[in-house]
Amino acid sequence: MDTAESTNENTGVVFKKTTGTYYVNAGGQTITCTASAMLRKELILPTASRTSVPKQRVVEVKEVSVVDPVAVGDLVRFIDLGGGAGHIKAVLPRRSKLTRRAAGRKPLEQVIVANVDQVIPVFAAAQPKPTWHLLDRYLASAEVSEVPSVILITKLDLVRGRKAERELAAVVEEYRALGYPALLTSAVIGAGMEALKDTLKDKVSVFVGKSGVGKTTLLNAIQPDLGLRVNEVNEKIGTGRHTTTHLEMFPLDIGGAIVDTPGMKTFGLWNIETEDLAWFFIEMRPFVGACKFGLDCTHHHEPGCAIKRAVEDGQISERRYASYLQMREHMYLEY
Ligand SMILES: Nc1nc2c(ncn2[C@@H]2O[C@H](COP(=O)(O)OP(=O)(O)O)[C@@H](O)[C@H]2O)c(=O)[nH]1
Ligand SMILES: [Mg+2]
Ligand SMILES: [Zn+2]
Repeated sequence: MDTAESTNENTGVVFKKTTGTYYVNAGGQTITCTASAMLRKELILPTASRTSVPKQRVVEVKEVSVVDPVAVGDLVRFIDLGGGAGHIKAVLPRRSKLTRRAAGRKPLEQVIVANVDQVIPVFAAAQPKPTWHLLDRYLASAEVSEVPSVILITKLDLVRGRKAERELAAVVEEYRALGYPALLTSAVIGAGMEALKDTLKDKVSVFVGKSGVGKTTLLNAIQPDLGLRVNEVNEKIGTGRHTTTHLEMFPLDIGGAIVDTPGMKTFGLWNIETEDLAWFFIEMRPFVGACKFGLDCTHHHEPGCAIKRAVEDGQISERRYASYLQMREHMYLEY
């Protein structure tokens, strides 16, 4: 490139952002960037639904726009303004993105993070009690994005009694049987940390999970020099206070990077049509299309439903099926 304009154009990765400000890593240097108004306009465009779902369908999205055109993890082209400042001109094509429907009534896509290799839903074994339906939402979302998931259970040290242990083990086994790897850890007793490091090594991962489940504590345990602030949990109600207020990507000494997300209490699904939801429950996939009413079956009340039959036969768990029905009912609601 030899035009005058391109001489000060660079590329870098957005590793952190606050409202209107993007922190870009360009060759180890931090450039504090704004984004051009043009870019904002350009990216607020209708998008088509994914094409690899069983039925191709273009979503009615005339009004759809993104909350922010630039996401953490994005590779961007920017103009170097000197003095550590820059101006983002373009977002380069994403190889993956994890999105959710933004809170509020208007259908807005919020890209949580771009260019990730894996999503890691984090749940505490106790305090707060795990909500498996939320895990199913994270997993379905990752399936939509075609990003692999690794389930991470932490605070193992807080599991009290045989019954609680057995219940947790049963759920973990269920997910493993579906093909989702699951890690069991405790930052307090240092359990499962090597397996976690192996999982994170050389990959870009994103932690998703409610506030207080122990995400930041795990990061600090993996790499103490990050010195991230940990939530103080309110013992009485078992919920954590919101401490991580922005998204940030941290490079790991072992290779790779991790994005710690602020606690996400809500997780509205994005880019899934109700009719296609079963496709994103991986154990239901083989039965999609095999119902008496074919692709029109909602798998709720119809006779000759292949998925309901599979539930009766024990091929699909009743818990996951119930989760499917609940999600189907509340697709676009915040959870
Ligand atoms: N007992 C126990 N407490 C933990 C563990 N990990 C984190 N905590 C506590 O859980 C609370 C929330 O942790 P934090 O890492 O801030 O959660 P985050 O909001 O998901 O980032 C803090 O009080 C931590 O000390 C663990 O493995 N065992
Ligand atoms: Mg945190
Ligand atoms: Zn059916």
